[in-house]
Amino acid sequence: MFSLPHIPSEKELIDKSFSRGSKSAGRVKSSRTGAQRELQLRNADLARVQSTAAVIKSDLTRVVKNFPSYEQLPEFYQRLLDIRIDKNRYKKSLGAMKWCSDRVAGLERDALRGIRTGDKNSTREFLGRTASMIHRISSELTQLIEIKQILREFPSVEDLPTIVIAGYPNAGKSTFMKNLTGSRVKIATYPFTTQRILIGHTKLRYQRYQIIDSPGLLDRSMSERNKIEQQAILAIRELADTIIFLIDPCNEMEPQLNLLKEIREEFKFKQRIFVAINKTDIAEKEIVRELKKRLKNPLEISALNKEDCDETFRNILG
Ligand SMILES: Nc1nc2c(ncn2[C@@H]2O[C@H](COP(=O)(O)OP(=O)(O)O)[C@@H](O)[C@H]2O)c(=O)[nH]1
Ligand SMILES: [Mg+2]
Repeated sequence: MFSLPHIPSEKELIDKSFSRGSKSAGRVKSSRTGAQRELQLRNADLARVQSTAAVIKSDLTRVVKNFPSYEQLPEFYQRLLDIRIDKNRYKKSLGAMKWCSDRVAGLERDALRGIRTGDKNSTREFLGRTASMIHRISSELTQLIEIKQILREFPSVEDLPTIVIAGYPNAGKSTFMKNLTGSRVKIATYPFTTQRILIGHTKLRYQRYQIIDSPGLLDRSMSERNKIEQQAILAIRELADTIIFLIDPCNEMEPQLNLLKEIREEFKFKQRIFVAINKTDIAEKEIVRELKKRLKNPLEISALNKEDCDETFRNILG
């Protein structure tokens, strides 16, 4: 979704720029005789310094120019990123690229002047200082590589009517998602399989809908929620027009009803909420009856059954 620039590691940047420098110097030093020799060595040094600096400046500038700044990210992605990393570090890391590029430009200017005035140490000093500049942004490069990975995994959100599937871990959200949208989502018999927001699509009467499978939520206060749960809350808050809340009759009832209550209170203004009792194929009749008594007209489904998922979707959209 984002086109992100290549971020070199410290080693990669040094290897690439220094070897480019050597190549350029080598091209100049072809003749080895007479009075020309001194001049050739000097020109070789100039070429080495310029090529080395050019690689570093252009690689780092490309990163700064092509990496989205925090402010450029749409609101939803900013919030999603906030959950994963400290935004100040993001800014600082991009700032460090610019800093290093400017420093190398300065070292280059000094070195070129030195070489032209016959200072024999200029080139060696330039290479040493440049390497240590790059070393100083090493952890920032690593950080950007990490941020790039995070941005890459971000779901690509479209401006479409959106339904978020929410509920307790293991309630069958991913199963519902898979059957409704055909997405290849992970489904497992253990909870917390879904670690991030997944987006699928389905159509009804020519309208495309965005369906979001969210990580499971537990019954606890917002401040206690871990980073994975925070993503589910964020998806509901920022993206959902409609929520379908699945209840697992094979799991404890009270915490799920508490969670539902909490979500209803938190999101009553913008989102419509539908409740479905899932797993009715294996649930104890007694428990389903009890749940029906406590919920207002819940849907009763088995997410394993694709027909049920499709029908739920049609019901929700009226
Ligand atoms: N019998 C039955 N099992 C289901 C149903 N829906 C989901 N499951 C099972 O419940 C487990 C958790 O499902 P999953 O979709 O990963 O739940 P999630 O954690 O809410 O995403 C899996 O073993 C599913 O096969 C259902 O309607 N009936
Ligand atoms: Mg899941």
